[in-house]
Amino acid sequence: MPNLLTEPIAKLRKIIHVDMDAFFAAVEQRDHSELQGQPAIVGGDPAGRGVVATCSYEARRFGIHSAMTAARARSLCPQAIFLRPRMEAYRKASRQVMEILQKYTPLVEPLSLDEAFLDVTVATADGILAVQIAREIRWCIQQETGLTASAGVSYNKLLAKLASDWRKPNGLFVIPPEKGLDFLSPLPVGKLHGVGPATVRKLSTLGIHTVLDLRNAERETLIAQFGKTGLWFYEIARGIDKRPVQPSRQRKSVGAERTFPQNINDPQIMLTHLQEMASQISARLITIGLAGRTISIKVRFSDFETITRAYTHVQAVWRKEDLIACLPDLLGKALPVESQPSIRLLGVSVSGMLRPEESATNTGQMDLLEDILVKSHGVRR
Ligand code: TTP
Ligand code: MG
Ligand code: MG
Repeated sequence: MPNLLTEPIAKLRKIIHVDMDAFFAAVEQRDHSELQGQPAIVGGDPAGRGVVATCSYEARRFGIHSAMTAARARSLCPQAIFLRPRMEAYRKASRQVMEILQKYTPLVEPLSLDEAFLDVTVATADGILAVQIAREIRWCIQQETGLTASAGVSYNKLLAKLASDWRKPNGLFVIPPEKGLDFLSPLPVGKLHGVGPATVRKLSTLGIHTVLDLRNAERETLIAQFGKTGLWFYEIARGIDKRPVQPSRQRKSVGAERTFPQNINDPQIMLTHLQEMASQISARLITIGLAGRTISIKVRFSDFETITRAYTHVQAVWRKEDLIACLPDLLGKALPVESQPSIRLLGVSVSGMLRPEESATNTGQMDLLEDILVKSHGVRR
């Protein structure tokens, strides 16, 4: 079979993805021996409108999964034990895990409390195999935290993440470069990074169900249907994912800006652009689990003069509505009163960041925790 991989062999990277098994539930089972071997569910109140954050593998046999309502989980498994999240315990275990990972390379990118990518290309240059590192990591995690992790090893993030999921729980799976395409081919497209339920439906109307179908689709068709994302689909269908592993840094702000092909004069149109950017930022904040107190807009006039106007909330915000609310006022303050504005660039950003747990004592912030717990992860199964 011809090698369709276009990532040149010389540039092949070695990526490991580590993901803890049933993380919150596993911490609970570790700390409460009576929960071991039991269907344990961590999340909200089954008597109220709570949702399942996660559950033990014993509970998964009953069809329970993350983001399901707790009430539904209880009806599927009445004997299940429901527990409220103890974020401090999960954060502690997470810190221990991330410290272990840091011993192998500084190129560690945490994705959430329970998972991270590592780029071990350099670490393996002296002949040690990436799979050996993955084995050792799993062993160390078990020794130090009493919890199990699954790991995937491959040549990019996309495949490493699919690989860690493949032998869950407590598994290790390697997808070497020559197996990448065969591994991908039969997978339903929904397994791919960035392909959510709506996209799955749209692809299915085009007769695309598996990754092989996606690979057989014309590049132009995908771009016509999905724009830039179509190009991403085209590449990942071929096992190409060039995203680097980005070590964590403290994020100071989350923002978006747009330069317009033609200057804009109509404040209403400006506002619409600002609102669109604010909703993208809101989605991004939810994904990365941050909220911020300060909303700023940036306005660049046709003569390149650039000004910013900011509003600082008492509490950190992240919801679209909250980000959008202050935009008309900020724009009003940025535009000249006497002359017609002509604008070439607009931007919105949120700063003064807080982690949700840091602000969880503020009323309303628990909702963010809930938003993040549910939305950021999507529903994988
Ligand atoms: P995951 O790694 O997605 O799930 P998991 O570790 O519970 O189980 P798996 O063995 O399949 O990896 O998420 C990590 C933690 O994040 C999970 O323990 C609880 C939390 N979480 C939520 O709060 N809501 C969600 O919708 C998901 C998916 C996870
Ligand atoms: Mg996990
Ligand atoms: Mg995870």
